[in-house]
Amino acid sequence: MTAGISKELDNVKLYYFNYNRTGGLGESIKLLLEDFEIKHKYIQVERNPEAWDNSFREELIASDKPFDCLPLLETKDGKRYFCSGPILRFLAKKLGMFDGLSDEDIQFLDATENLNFDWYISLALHVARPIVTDENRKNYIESGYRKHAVRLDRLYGIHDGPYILGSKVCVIFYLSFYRVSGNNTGGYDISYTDYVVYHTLDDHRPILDIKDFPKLSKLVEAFEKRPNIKKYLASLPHKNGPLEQELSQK
Ligand SMILES: N[C@@H](CCC(=O)N[C@@H](CS)C(=O)NCC(=O)O)C(=O)O
Repeated sequence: MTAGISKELDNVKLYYFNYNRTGGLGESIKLLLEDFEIKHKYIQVERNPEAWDNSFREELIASDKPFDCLPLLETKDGKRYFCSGPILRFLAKKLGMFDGLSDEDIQFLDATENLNFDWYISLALHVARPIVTDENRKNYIESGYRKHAVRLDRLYGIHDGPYILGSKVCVIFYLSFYRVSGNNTGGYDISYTDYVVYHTLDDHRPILDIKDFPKLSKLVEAFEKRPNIKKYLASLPHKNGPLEQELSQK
């Protein structure tokens, strides 16, 4: 773990399903943990009645935080935190990550994350077999995803990127970033929303030509230059997001 980061985040566990390499709501959290060198275990649960429905899910329901869903982040002292965006926001807060300079910025971040979540759910609802018809899947792949990409590209243009709140280094943040991490990633101004948006774009690679979306291109370029992200992406054996899986079944 990077020196100075809160002890609370040492040796956390991230639970999610073992869907595939990067698909699903756990991966943006994994990206953030890798980027900030937070020591963690990634526990990928089988999505079947033995491992999930009749066991882990039941255990969660019986607990004092009865969220019956993953992702889940568990700290060393057993505290549990749920839901993709809120887990990222929690981590961002603990890490002193850039949150903007005003409540208006924070609202902008949260609203963008919320729309990104809608996009991700739309992906899941349009590609998941067997609940989706071939026609629905085809419509999504040919054009359905575009409205989300166009919208996010527009939002990434507001602060002129590469990250959602722009790239101006705020002096207070600059100092606090160095205090907590001592790690020059070349992007002091990344926010938690950037992880989820990058991940959604990554999962759309087979159908989305990133060059059509100039602001999102800038995000992908900057994100993939982050040293720990670069290392992590290079360590993955292959790309195998949900769309690749779907397309390979055709
Ligand atoms: N809004 C939640 C959604 C969590 C969610 O529905 N997760 C699904 C997997 S992607 C789940 O746990 N499903 C298990 C079930 O429904 O039994 C988030 O952002 O994490």
